[in-house]
Amino acid sequence: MFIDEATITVNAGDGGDGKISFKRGYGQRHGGPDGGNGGRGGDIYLQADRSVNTLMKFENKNTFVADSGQGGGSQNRTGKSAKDTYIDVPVGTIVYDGSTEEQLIDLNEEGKSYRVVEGGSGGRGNAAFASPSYPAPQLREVGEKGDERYLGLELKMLADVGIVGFPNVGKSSLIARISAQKPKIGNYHFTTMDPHPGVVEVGNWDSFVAVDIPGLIEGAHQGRGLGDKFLKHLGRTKTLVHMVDISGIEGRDPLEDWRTLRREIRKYDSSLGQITEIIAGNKMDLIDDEEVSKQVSRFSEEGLKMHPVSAATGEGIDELVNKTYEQVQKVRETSDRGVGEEESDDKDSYRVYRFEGEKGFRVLQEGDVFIVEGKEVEKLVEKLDFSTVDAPDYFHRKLEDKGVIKKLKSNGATDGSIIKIGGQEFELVT
Ligand SMILES: Nc1nc2c(ncn2[C@@H]2O[C@H](COP(=O)(O)OP(=O)(O)OP(=O)(O)O)[C@@H](O)[C@H]2O)c(=O)[nH]1
Ligand SMILES: [Mg+2]
Repeated sequence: MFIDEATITVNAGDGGDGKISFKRGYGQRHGGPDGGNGGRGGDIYLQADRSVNTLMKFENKNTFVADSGQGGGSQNRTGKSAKDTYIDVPVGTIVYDGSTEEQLIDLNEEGKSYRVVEGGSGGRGNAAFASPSYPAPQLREVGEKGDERYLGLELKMLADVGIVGFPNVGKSSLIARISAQKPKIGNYHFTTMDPHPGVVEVGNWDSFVAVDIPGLIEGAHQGRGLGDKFLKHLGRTKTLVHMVDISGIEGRDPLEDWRTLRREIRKYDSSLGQITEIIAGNKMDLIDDEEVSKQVSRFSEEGLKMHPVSAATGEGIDELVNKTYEQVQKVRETSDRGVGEEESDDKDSYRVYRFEGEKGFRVLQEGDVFIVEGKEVEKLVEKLDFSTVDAPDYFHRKLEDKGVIKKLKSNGATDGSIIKIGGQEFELVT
């Protein structure tokens, strides 16, 4: 099944905890602190991979958790940082923040990746806290939690050419003839249920990607047939090959069919009507030359160029491919000049706040409770292991250093007042 939308949850790895440890050894009964720091938790990246065609795999698995960093060890051993996790998605996947619906990145090139969540930093071990005032700190930090995020994924295929047409006209047969892709071909309607991109080699110097869009019928924009949900994949194509059946084998009129589908496409999205179109009249092998010429002139009376072809015998196919390639090249050259495709900036990957450099805080009051808000102080609370002997003292000093205690007092807090930081409550000691 072809799935082009998904929501997933990503959880970056937690940082490893810092260690409390003291040197031991002969003559070192009271050795100095040697507890190492924890390692970083793993980040999670989404990466565009050409070998993935749909977002189907997220139907079964939609939660991803990166590995955590290892805890610090004695003898100043730093815990190992976790490996980052890469999730492969099809080229053309657009990534949204699930909560704000903001577009984060368009993974529109093979190999392009984007960090969606950042792993937690490791906690510091007690050796990191050693100072003249703390020669033997009973103190450590725990690892920072990895970030969690909901993401919306939407695949908008990145094919150069979209092949459109009524059911059974021979779209898949064309793809099968011009590329290595072997789609299902059947003499019944809606054989193709999902788009199959195929790479079309042009000579041996270049190529383009063509995709076979499931058959469209009148009323597709109202959901008839397979509906028009696949038309969104045409939005990024450089040209369309609009295929009609000129054999009359199904009692269809190719010119009428052409008009009907143009209408459907424009009704879906008028901008799709701007994409150039190459008309291929398929199944020419089933009619004589005279009939072929008659159909060609019916189109030309309307100012349209129709290329008679046979996906079955290969007649006219080289010319069609060349014509299509020319058009693809034209559009490629325009976009190379900076029109259309926007340059993406890989550096704008998701940043969780790192409170270095964000030293500000403010004090609010809710009834008798004083709330201190500020990234740096909140991070201090998150990471400090309050079960350790020296933590309360260290914490108090830090708040003093940052001017938090002074500010609390000037706001009316006194000894025993309840202080809330980062969701945790403390009693103020002055
Ligand atoms: N004689 C003849 N038959 C063809 C030609 N091209 C396709 N066919 C036949 O037409 C039928 C439909 O071909 P498909 O390629 O499956 O058509 P499609 O447009 O992909 O159809 P859907 O996926 O149902 O929309 C099959 O039986 C093909 O063998 C052609 O050039 N000549
Ligand atoms: Mg088909």
